[in-house]
Amino acid sequence: MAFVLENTVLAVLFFILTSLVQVSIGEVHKVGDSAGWTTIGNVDYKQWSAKINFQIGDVIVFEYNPQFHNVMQVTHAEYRSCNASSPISTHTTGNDSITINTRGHHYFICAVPGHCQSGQKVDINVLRTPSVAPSPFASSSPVDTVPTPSPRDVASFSALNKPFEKLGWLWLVLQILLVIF
Ligand SMILES: [Cu+2]
Repeated sequence: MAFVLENTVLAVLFFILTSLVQVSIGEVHKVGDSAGWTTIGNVDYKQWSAKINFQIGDVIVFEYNPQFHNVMQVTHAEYRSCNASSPISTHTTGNDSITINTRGHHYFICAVPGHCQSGQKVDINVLRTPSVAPSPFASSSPVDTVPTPSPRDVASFSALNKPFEKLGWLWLVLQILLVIF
């Protein structure tokens, strides 16, 4: 009998752990979508990043020909001035996956001379406050950073509630354990 109980407890613990891990898996975003990381076609990387609701744990993928481009993470000042002399990190594989682990801005530029200046730069911003349904005042605002509601917004909102769901599960499991013992 004790053996069966032990197995049940282990199974329940396993279930809790696996469901908690699922919360931290982020989405993958390819910079520039089908165009990739390039100077061809004047891709508007500002416009590209503005339409995405970045979350912690998301993966940013830079796809490019490493003969012609690279990726350097830089400070805000370096991003603005296209200064690649002291990057935070350098990526050169042509297929670089970078996981975003912190809130706020993450600035990336191509360090090949002239490329950043011609627009090969991107600002990945993970909002410090979680985005919720836009207020009625948002639509009258001239600010261009107000995102239109998308399925992603709804998804991220429900993701916010996930930890609380897990707490609910934990509570239920504790109740079951109390009944068993
Ligand atoms: Cu480049």
